[in-house]
Amino acid sequence: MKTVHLVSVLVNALSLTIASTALAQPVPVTTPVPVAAPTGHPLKGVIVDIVAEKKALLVKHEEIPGVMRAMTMLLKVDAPTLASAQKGQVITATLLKKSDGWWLENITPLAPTP
Ligand SMILES: [Cu+2]
Repeated sequence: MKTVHLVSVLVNALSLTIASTALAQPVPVTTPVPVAAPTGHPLKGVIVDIVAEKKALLVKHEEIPGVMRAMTMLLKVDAPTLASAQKGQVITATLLKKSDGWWLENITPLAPTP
């Protein structure tokens, strides 16, 4: 039993060494993330229509687990996105819930599959 005890003492000493080595490393400076920032959900879908008068896209999107089932819905976008959006485009984007509804950001068109 003495051997076992010795081993555990050695292990403890070793982990203390590792711990103090880790503490000696410079701590990386991280920018604090604003708590109020809305969390986005990754979305994949197709632009079915561009509804300029509502500054929104009609998007048929795949299921977003824990958020919503697959459906076709209007999603608000900013002006540049509205201007560059194309019907039939397959996209990935970030779905964001804001106080005035659902928004789509970071839209990235996917190359059409042959
Ligand atoms: Cu939806």
